[in-house]
Amino acid sequence: TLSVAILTLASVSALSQAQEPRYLTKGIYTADPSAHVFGGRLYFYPSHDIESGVEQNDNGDHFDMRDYHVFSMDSVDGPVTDHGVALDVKDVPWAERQMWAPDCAEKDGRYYLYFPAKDPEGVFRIGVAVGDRPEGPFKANPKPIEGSYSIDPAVFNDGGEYYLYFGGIWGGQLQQYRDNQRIVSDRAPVPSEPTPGTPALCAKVAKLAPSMTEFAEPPRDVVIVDSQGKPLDAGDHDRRFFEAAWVHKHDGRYYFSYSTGDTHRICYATGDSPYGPFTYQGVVLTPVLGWTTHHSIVQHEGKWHLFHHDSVPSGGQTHLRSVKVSPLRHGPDGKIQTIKGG
Ligand code: FUB
Repeated sequence: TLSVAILTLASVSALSQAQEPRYLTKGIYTADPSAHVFGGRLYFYPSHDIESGVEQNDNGDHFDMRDYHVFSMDSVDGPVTDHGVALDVKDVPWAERQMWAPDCAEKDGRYYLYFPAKDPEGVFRIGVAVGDRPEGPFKANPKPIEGSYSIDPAVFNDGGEYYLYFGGIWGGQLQQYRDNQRIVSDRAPVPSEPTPGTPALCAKVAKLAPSMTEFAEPPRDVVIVDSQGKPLDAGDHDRRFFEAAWVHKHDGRYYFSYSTGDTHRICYATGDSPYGPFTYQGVVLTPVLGWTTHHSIVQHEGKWHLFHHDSVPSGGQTHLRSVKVSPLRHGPDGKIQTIKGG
């Protein structure tokens, strides 16, 4: 009986350990992790948070990052390798500052790092840098992707067709665009979010050309609808898209997940096509310590994982975040079980 009790206690403790979120980067602040499996190994591509001294404001100017590191590991429980600087803003001809959330895709043995940054006019564009290995180094193209704007690129590989999702409101500048055109002028106030009672702004999606460095088509709206099929309202801050788009596929369904920004949740919606529309389903992750929340969802060795961040290790400094990983479960009905933020 004693050995059974010891065994039971040991498995309970192993289970609770396995369910604990695990911080993955030590001695370096990281955020916005985009996780992928390349060659059987888990890689994640985060923002690299630093203290640059820029004062905090609603535009997010204090997120003043200058380079990217790539990290990898054999398994979510294994040791994490920091592969060092994979791309520095000084080596990106068109970019000036604020290297925000990146993502990476593999095609035919080449790796494409997608990243947002501000150009010298202070306008966010999305660039691409190419390398021969998942950990880089990456060489940036001289110009941003033609027709790109705003922030938070995320690439989804749907059986060899690649889709780039992007967009983020407020500091991410998405509200400055309508029909893919920038509508900012010197004579009018800077546009803000649409007013309550009108449809919310949408993330964007465009299929990538075979080159992986251009859009194959003009970006389209990623529409999220409620259970009645009605697009979410701009005033519905608990559910509307803010930033941090991510797509994964489970049991033949497309899952579009995203941050709600000022209500600090990761939510998700499901659909039958990578273009959507997506029907709102619920909350993946409740608010974490720090203003931002940003994640990715990946399957490795048969298990699903949520990569995300919070500001616990920096004592709550919102621009000094740390990446962690938590187990994620889809119920038998395909619903994602909500994870509690920290
Ligand atoms: O890391 C800078 C920005 O904060 C990201 O681009 C957003 O998604 C938010 O996490």
